[in-house]
Amino acid sequence: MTPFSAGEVLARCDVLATITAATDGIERSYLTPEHARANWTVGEWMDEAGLTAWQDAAGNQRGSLKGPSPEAPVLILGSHLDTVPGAGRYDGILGTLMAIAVVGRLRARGAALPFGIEVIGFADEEGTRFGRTLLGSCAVAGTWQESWWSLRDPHGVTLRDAFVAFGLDPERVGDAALDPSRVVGYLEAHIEQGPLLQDAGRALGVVEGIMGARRFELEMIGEAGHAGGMPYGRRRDALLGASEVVGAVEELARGAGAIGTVGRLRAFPGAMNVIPGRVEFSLDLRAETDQLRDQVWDEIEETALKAAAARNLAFEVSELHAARATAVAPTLASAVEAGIRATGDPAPMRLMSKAGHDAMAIADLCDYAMLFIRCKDGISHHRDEDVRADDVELALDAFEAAVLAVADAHG
Ligand code: HGY
Ligand code: MN
Ligand code: MN
Repeated sequence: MTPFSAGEVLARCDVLATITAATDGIERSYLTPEHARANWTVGEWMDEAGLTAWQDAAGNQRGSLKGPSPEAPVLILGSHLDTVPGAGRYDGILGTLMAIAVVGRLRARGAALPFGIEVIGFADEEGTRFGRTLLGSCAVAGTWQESWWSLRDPHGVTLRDAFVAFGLDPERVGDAALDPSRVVGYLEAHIEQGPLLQDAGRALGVVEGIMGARRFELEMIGEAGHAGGMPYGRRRDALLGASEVVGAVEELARGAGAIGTVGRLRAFPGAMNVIPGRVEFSLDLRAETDQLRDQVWDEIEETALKAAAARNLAFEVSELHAARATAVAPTLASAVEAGIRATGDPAPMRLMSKAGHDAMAIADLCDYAMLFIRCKDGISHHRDEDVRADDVELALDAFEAAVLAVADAHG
């Protein structure tokens, strides 16, 4: 396999796909044995590419390439190594492995850069285990919150205990943070996770910004009862109340040009012949502006309160995550655009990211830009996620050229 080629990057995605806690799609969440194995494997590849690899104080896998002087700033390249349950093999992974390959290419061509490079495989972007997303990138951005230590996973393990079990020291999480005055910016390559590039017949695109998101855990509380004996007029069926909200999420978000998804719903006690007394369900809400996102949430909440009142239920809300909409930095986005142009596309497509990325958290540290790569039929967060090898080859060329364009602008 040619070093630093698309073929090698894709073969490495296949290797990481075997590091999984489940067999039905990939599952690799934060502070698990799979996380440790993935970091170790990626660390070996970082070393091979000439980076000095280490695992940071938050469990992110990092590799650094020295700059021309000890005072030289760093350009960060990366994406994430964790996955949702039932994941494919490219979301986050491809961008991390491309970053390593691009460093290998730059070294092979003897590029003299005016900055060092730090490649980061972020440890928790998806938030699968503790509900709060972007933990790895928040640690690097220096925005880790003390309140997160008491977050619990579905088995009741706190984030603090999971940190210790993984061999990390909660008191040292601040060591993962980078000093903003020493950072040039952040570039991330990622599959699009939507169909727009494919529909437009494009392999690559320049990201304009990332939608703002909020995530909630919602609860409808009524009263369990006998599925036969209890007359309709006396029921307090929590699932019927929650169902009204699920329908309203689509209607209100769609009508306003936002996107809302209820991805998880559990009815208790969960028996065929018992009226559901309590329902827990999630809400993921996104929009191009925070104002629109918040307005749609207000409407959903109002609808839920009305549905609850009509059925004599209680409605409870716990907000797990809020990320503001962010825009890319024009100079870095121009470098990504120049990178794509260098591959023969004279007018690269620009598109908004509807998916969240580590770049949203890193935006609190420094400027960012992103390169999107076409994925098959827009499928992502699914085991059938797929990319074309020739697109990845173009993406590597474009990403390498983008780093050189940042170097030109910086120099
Ligand atoms: O959910 C997201 O947008 C991202 O893939 N974590
Ligand atoms: Mn994802
Ligand atoms: Mn991702």
